Amino acid sequence: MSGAIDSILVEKRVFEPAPEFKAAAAVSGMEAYQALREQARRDPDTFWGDAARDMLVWRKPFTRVLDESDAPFYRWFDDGELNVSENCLDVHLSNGNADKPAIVFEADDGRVQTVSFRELHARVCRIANGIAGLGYRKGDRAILYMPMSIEAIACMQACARLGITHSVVFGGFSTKSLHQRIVDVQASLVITADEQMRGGRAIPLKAAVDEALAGPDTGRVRQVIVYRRSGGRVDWRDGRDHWLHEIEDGQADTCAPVPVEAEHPLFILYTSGSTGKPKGVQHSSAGYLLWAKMSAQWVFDAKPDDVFWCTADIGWVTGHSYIVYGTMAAGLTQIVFEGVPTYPDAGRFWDMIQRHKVTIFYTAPTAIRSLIKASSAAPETAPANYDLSSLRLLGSVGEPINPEAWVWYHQHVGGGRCPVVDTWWQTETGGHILAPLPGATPLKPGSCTLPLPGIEIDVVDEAGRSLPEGKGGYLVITRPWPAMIRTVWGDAERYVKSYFPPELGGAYLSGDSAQLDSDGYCWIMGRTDDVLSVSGHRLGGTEIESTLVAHEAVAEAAVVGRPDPVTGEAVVAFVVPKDELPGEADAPALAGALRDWVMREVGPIAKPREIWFGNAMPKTRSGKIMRRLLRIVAENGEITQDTSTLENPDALNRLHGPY
Ligand code: 6R9
Repeated sequence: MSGAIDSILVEKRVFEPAPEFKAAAAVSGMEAYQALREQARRDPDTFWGDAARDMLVWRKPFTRVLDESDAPFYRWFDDGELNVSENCLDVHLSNGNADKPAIVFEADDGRVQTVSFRELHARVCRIANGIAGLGYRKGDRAILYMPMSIEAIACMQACARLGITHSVVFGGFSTKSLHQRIVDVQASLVITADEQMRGGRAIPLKAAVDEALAGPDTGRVRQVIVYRRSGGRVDWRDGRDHWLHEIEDGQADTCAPVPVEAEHPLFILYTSGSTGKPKGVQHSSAGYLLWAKMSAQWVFDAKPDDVFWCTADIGWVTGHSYIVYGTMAAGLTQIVFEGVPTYPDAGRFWDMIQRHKVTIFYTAPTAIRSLIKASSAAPETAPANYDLSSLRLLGSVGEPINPEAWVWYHQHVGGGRCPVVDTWWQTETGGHILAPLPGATPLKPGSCTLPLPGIEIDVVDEAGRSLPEGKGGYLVITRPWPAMIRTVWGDAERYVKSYFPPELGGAYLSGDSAQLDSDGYCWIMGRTDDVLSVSGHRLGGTEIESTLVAHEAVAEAAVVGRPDPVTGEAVVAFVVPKDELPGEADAPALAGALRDWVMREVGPIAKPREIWFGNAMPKTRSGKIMRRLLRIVAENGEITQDTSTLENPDALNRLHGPY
């Protein structure tokens, strides 16, 4: 924990909830919010215990709410048993939701397919029976590498039904990342598709799986299930590979949900850390689902008639909590979209909101910023051309939303009438942590506002001391909550080291810096580690550096983020070649080759936007690369700062780029 934290401007506008919205909301007004917070603070056991009994169906009731005896390895409801898929699907067969659409899927090419809760339940059961028929059982682990689809959601739910722990790998990640995750999670099953369709293009998935499985340490994988999405050509290994429709075929429409212990790992999701290797964030079954469902109901003020659209991919935690689990357990009708926001044009989101009469729309600031840009370049794609009157609530997630983008979203998309819930949370938190309750919390553009009831946060200095309002510091969560990360898969030591440094006295270290204002509102300032945020996706600078260094032409590399108006940050790489420094004529070709390399090894989102070359990296006297100075070069193209503390100040003068 070190590094200077810069201050940010604090926005002054305040938006109170509209009286009609407030009147109809489940949590109505600040007194109601404060009362819930107080209740949770006074008697957390009763607060969480009652919630878990009210909101979840248990196979074996729990007798103990929280076991802190082995902190920070917290255990919630740990002698209880339940099944997550039963709580997401079976419950809706008898509560009036059976024939309500669970998913309205829109493909890249505009084709729409709707499934009711009853149909989805049957589909999940057939798939689960098929998977069980291949010999998989509770305790096995499956990697899912799939496009956004009803099938992907059904496969996740089918795993949950059988007690198989899944780990979804984002379809935009490459073979190497996929291989790394298959090995780390010790998967015995991989579920994929032939190809995925994005913006009219087919991108192979099965081929990447084949390549990953040809790599070392993948011998545990016995079977590969393939969803036929595009009909594109695939290589086939008889005995190992199975079509999804074939394993489903002839299976019964029912499948008894397998009860699992509350702490049974529902999923492991990898996220970039500040060192090279991604961390497998392990989540529980009961605590995770409870909070995913509760937070979905509170923050989205979910109503039975809502049509909810979260644009995240299921490869990220947002897709897990607010597509596959929390929102499904809450019984919401959901839009699931395969494609990209700019295809066939930048009006796609607005057109879909209009056609599907979406009432709650949850997206990322990077998408909002790119659509602001697109709608000024091509005014016919602007939201004003569409009927967005069905919307009643807007949400934002993934990175700080700058006040300008917030206000544009509020006015141009929400017609000035929809609250904007800016939700701060992480893969590790499982669900929302800081977020407004739309019928209660006055909104300030750019602030994720206040902790949800049951959550206690603080902003502290290096020594763990609380900082006064207006002072930037480390954002920490001071009490355990049910959906928190349980451990780093296979690396308990890393869990403790990354999230519970001793100087914090037991608080969870988020890795973000923040400040609180005089109303206790939280303003997120950014990450405190080497994690980059590109289009809301966390990328490990170290991971990209290691990849560059693994290229035959590279001796040393440093990667930094440069602020970017659309993607939040852009990846900028500084490279010291092994051989002589390329001249201006050769540099573009080498830069191109390195970009392709990173794209192939890590994935397209990690591809450096710009590459600089030098014959040495600027280093401190203790030999650390000065990324802070490289960040300034990336931003301004030159250095005006004092560089006298460097071992080799000259290195900066000999950098050339960007390419
Ligand atoms: C849910 C998700 C987590 C990191 C987090 C922070 C940033 C997410 C934010 C936000 C400001 C918000 N972040 N939501 N920053 N305001 N509303 O995105 O999880 O992929 O693990 O990323 O994203 O930096 O630490 P994940």
